[in-house]
Order: sequence, then C-alpha cells, then structure tokens
Amino acid sequence: MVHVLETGLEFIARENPNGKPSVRGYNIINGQLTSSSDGVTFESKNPALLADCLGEFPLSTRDDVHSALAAAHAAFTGWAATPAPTRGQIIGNMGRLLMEYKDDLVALETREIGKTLKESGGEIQEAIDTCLFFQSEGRRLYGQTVNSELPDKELFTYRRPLGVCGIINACNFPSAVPFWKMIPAIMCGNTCVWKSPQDAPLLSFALARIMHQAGLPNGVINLVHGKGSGAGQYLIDAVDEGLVNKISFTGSTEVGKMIGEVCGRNLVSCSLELGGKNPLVVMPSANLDNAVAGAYWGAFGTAGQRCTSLGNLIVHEKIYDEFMEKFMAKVKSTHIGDSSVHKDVLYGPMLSEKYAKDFMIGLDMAKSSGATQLWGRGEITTDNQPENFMGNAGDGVFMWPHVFADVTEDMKCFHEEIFGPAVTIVKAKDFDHALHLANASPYGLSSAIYTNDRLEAYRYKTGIKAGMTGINNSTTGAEAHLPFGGVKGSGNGTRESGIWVIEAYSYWHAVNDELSGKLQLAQMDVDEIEAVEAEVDWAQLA
Ligand code: UN1
Repeated sequence: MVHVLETGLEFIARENPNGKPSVRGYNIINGQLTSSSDGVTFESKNPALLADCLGEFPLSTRDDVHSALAAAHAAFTGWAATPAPTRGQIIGNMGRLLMEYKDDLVALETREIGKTLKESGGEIQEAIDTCLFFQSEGRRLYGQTVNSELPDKELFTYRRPLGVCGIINACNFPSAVPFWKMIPAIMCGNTCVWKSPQDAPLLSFALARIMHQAGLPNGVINLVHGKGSGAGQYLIDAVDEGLVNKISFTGSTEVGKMIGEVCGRNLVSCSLELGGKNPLVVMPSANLDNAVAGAYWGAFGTAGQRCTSLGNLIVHEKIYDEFMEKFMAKVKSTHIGDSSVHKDVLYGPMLSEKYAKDFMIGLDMAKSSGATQLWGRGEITTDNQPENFMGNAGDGVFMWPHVFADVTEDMKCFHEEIFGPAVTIVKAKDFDHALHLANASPYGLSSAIYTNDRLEAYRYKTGIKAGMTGINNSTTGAEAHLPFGGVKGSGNGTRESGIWVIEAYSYWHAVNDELSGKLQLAQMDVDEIEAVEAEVDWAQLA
C-alpha cells in the first residue's frame, strides 16, 4: 500500500477494527489535491466490516465540478496536440504501474466494495489489459487516404478528439469500467472529468494518482468525488451549460435515459451502458454439469452485482428436474463471507449498504410477483444465516442466495433486474419458446445458451437480440478487446473496449487537398464517360 498512499494521502485518527488506516481523500483537479469548496465530506465504508472506515472524501460542490471542467478545457489543446504514440506511451506506463501495484490495489478494492480477492484481481487485470491494448493503438489510430473523383486532388480522413468528456461509472467495476472509458478517451486526445462512484472513492483516488505517476500531464484527467444527485448531477447539468462534449455513463437504465435526454437536446454524444436481465438457456443436449456451473457463477458471482449477471434462467422442461436438483445442491452449499479473511468464499457482501437496501426492494418485488421462492432468506444476520456463511454476520451487509422458480412472462420479476444474489427461473417447452423467452425482457445486454446441438446454437446466436452471447458459457466474462454493450433497454448502441470504442471518443474529419491549381467542382467537373452501344444479341447465347 505504501507506494499508492505516498502520493499525497494523510491518515486520519480512527480506530478501525481490522487495524487498517483511514485517510483524508481529495479531489484531483489540474493535478492538485483539493477539498470541496465548502469543506463537506462523506465516508467510504468497508461493506464486509461496516466499522472499518476507509476515509473521508470531498462531497464536491457545483463549483468544484466547474473547476474540474475548467482544468479539462485548459489542458485539451496541449493534450490533443501531443503525438498519439506519446499518449500511448503514457497509457503503457499506467498498465505497468498497475501491474507493480496489483496486489495492493486488489486488497484495496476488496476492502472498499467487498468483491472476492480473486474477482478484484480479475478486475485490476482488465484495467491492465485495457492499458496494454491502447498503448499500441497510439501507434495506429489510423485514418484513411481516399481516391478523389477529380484529378490532382487528394482526400483524407482523420480521427479527431471530441473535447472534454464527463465520466460517470458505477462502483461494481470500479477499476475496469473507468479504464474502459478514460483510456480510449485520452488515447484519442480528449480530456476528462471523472466523477468517482460514491462507494469506491479511495480506489478511484489511487487509480487517478497512478495515472499521474505514469506521466499524465495535469488537467487531462480530473477526479471529483461525490454522490449521483450531487457531483454527478452537476456534471450532467454542465452539458446544458455547454461545458461538456461527451458523457460516458455506466449505471441504471432510468438515469441513463435522463442523461440521454440532456445530451440529445444539446447534440452532445453519449455512451450509455445500462441494466440487463440477462437470459441463460439450458437445452436437453447440454452438458448439465457445465450448465449448472455457468448458471451458478452467472447468478451469484460478485453477489449478482454485475451488469452481466444472470437474470432469467430458462430451462427446457425435459431436463428441468435433473438440472434443478444439481443447481439447488450448489446453491445450498454456497460459501459466503469476507474474502480478505476467508479464502474460499463464492461471494462477499453487497457493494454497500445502499445496494443492500435496493436489493431488499428487488426481493419484495419478486415475492409479490407470485414466483415460488425456493431458496434465500434476505439479509444474513447472526440468527438468520446459511450453513456455509463464514464470519460474523452482523459485521457487514451480506445476503443469502435467492432462487425464484415458476416465473412466467407476465410477472414483473421476469422483466425487472434484481441487482444482487437472486435468479428467476422459467421453464421452456421447446427451443422456439426458450428463444422467445430470452428475447421477451426489455433488456438486451448479455445472453447465453448451453447446448451441444450446433444448429440450436446457431439459431440462438442469430435470433437473440443482445449485445453479447455466450455459447456453452456463462453470461459474464467480457474480455478487454471485444466490444461490450447492449441493445434495447441496455444502452444506446455505443460500445466499450477493443477498436470499437474508438468510435465513441473521436469524430471523423474528412479533408480534401486540391493540387491542380484551379477550382474543380465535385460532381460537376467530373469527366463524363460515354457507354458504347452494344451490337451483340446476348439472347442468342441463352
Ligand atoms: C459490468 O458489469 O459493468 O464480463 C462489466 C464481465 C466483466 C465486465 C462486466 N468482465 O462480467
């Protein structure tokens, strides 16, 4: 931890039960550590051990957000003019520093949002992969040469940066997702104001410091902490004030629609990665053990708090009983607890108390939908804990795994995302019915099918309306060089990751260069070509 904390954090006096330090956190505006203009702060708490406070962070005011925007505007011209290979080199340095600090960052992420150490490790790795991918993109960022219809004239295309980007991400992927956004943004020459998720300010601070340590000039990425209704909203309001050229948001569909409206009325581009009710179909030809493993991981890994978590598990009636027996045995054996203390847990606490509260509302919705609750008893407490809960339930916000069966298309819980460890199970009569069910929710982010029938797999892949599909795999598991995003209620069609994300952070600039020494008019001064009358009767050949 020493390296990261050396870069400007002060400790504050607190007696955390695990003996870990609390820090005074700061915004980073134009490379400087600043507090909020009115001095108000909020706390970041370990959801597995609520008495462990990671620190106090500025509750940023409108003025703070405006200062960050001013810094991003001031830095833009110089950064956009920096050669792309140099920008790529700095991004490569970020990747190498993340590798150096990986263990510290993994432990910090687990402490701040409660993911297991293994999953935090995967996530920091995804941020590293993103840096390494975009390091070399600095030596490409290709434009094209295009042939002109006129002689002695050249046509070119260039990728240009959009300007100042507002970045807002959720706390469930607090490292990978902001890197998915900001790395291509700065690669293309943009500058950013990053509103950190309110439940992961310390990790966001550490990541932003590492970016500066890698050689990022001041003002290119400016970090402001706060809440969605505060700093996040001020950043969106700045779109109406003409101060933002791009918004990139990962979060709920409801907030995404609001952001889309604000951006739409200002003709400002936005990338929206929103909710999902991701279906996973199990067909009779599937390897059932693999299907059980994929469904179990999809539903309960990360305590079900991924955008790509399994929502509707659609099981063919022929293998329903056999599948359910194996699936329920796994659910009942689930190990839950604080991964920084207990090694082999499948999942830890909810991301924060707020996520725990919202999950309980989701559970009530599923119950009142009329589904059969096969497993799960809400929040884990000292006198309400599953067999394999590890630790002291009262210390944090832990939830039982929940299984709702006999779900049908007319129920609310079939259509609505429940963000947390809960799966809704639907029985399908045949393949067509399963595909219909998989397409029947308002979302279209991820999807999956377990089958060993190649034609079924093909029909699923072509018939499903989703941004991502796993064949004989779970609904999760995006890689840093494949396009990530959804259709329908899951987003506005933009993509993150790989070469595809570059479209979201640059515009195409078409340039023509007239070398003929005179004015030549496109379409009008083009040589006319006369077709020659044919003398042959082709019909004779038929
Ligand atoms: C998200 O849930 O917002 O595929 C991102 C996955 C991860 C990324 C998820 N690699 O689940």
